Amino acid sequence: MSVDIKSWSREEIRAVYDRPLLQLIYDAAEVHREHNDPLEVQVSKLISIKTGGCSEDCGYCPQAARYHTGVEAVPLMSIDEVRKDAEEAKASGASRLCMGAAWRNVQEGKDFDNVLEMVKLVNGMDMEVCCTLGMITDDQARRLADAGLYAYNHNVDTSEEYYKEIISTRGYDDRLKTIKHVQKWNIGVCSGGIIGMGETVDDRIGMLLTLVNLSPQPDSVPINALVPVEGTPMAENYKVPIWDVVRMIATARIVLPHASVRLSAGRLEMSQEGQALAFMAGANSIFAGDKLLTTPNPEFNQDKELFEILGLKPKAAFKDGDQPETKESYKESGATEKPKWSRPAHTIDANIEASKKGKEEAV
Ligand code: SAM
Ligand code: DTB
Ligand code: SF4
Repeated sequence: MSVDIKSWSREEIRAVYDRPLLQLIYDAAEVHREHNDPLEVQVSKLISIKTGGCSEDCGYCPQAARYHTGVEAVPLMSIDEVRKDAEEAKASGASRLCMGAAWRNVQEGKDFDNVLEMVKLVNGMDMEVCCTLGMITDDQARRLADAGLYAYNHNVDTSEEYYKEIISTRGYDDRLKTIKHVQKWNIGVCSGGIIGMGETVDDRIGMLLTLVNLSPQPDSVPINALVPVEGTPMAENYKVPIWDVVRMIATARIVLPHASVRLSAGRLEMSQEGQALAFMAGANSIFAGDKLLTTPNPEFNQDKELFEILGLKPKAAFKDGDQPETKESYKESGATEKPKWSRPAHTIDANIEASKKGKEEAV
């Protein structure tokens, strides 16, 4: 299906973001109704298939080994454990299972082979399967697609300019490269970011501009409110006001009218009324269940109650795209060369300090 895509300049997106809040919510709600059923919300369940011990220095992340956040490193889950979690998630009304791994990038070998089996398994259970495994090569994207992957989550997180202030171990271009690999094999792209990391409004606009300029545009756009975690460089960050969350959701809805806009991390800190405003402003997806990857999230029953109050209903699987077929070729690796990812030559004081502090406390 071809859809009309409007192009947006940075200034135009900023003008949308700066509209009077109630006008912005009204405008976003109108756009939402033109393109989507405003009472339907896509429900995803996140599971952490490989937790902690990550070599990266993402300043927001509790899973970076260097920050000593108390998150224990746990190796890859078994396929049976994934089956059990997927069954539970499906029974609770989730249509998508998103499997997250605390990896910088995917390495060829037994773990990746098992992830491919997990993808095949969950696709066979008629759920939409999403993975977020860090950077992947073209051939790894092909094998994930062949196994039956429906979507790949790879956030750009913020603007290109601010990215250098939060992560020193990889560059923005690495992120875009992986997204290209995902697009090439027709896997749905899920990409968004985080607000509350100390970014400016212009950084938020820069992030939306990056997403708007992806071709094709992302199918889902997660908007996370930072969950500040003890031990990370962002542990003391101010809580992002709900008004900023709603403004960001509404702007994303207007500039990316066809995407699922996901009200993602941070919902535990949001009131029912705040979340209702976000749904009004065009959010139409959530992560449900009492845990995100390592931090808490509202329980299924709390969301069930909220959906009842607001008259929302969970969206069925594969309403926006066909279920992928699993092709046996997912087993054949065509990888011939080692991937090259950048190792940027800059440092970030806050990240170094947090990492040093963790080490001192550990002594
Ligand atoms: N390692 C993979 C990667 O970085 O792409 C996948 C897992 S990573 C935890 C997925 C995303 O979670 C990040 O890109 C970030 O947007 C989000 N995230 C991580 N920690 C967060 C936090 N404390 N608050 C909000 N979002 C967070
Ligand atoms: C996304 O944008 N948010 C999710 C998912 N994609 C992988 C992750 C949120 C993680 C919050 C911190 C944690 O639980 O570790
Ligand atoms: Fe590792 Fe991903 Fe966390 Fe960065 S966001 S530290 S890559 S798990």
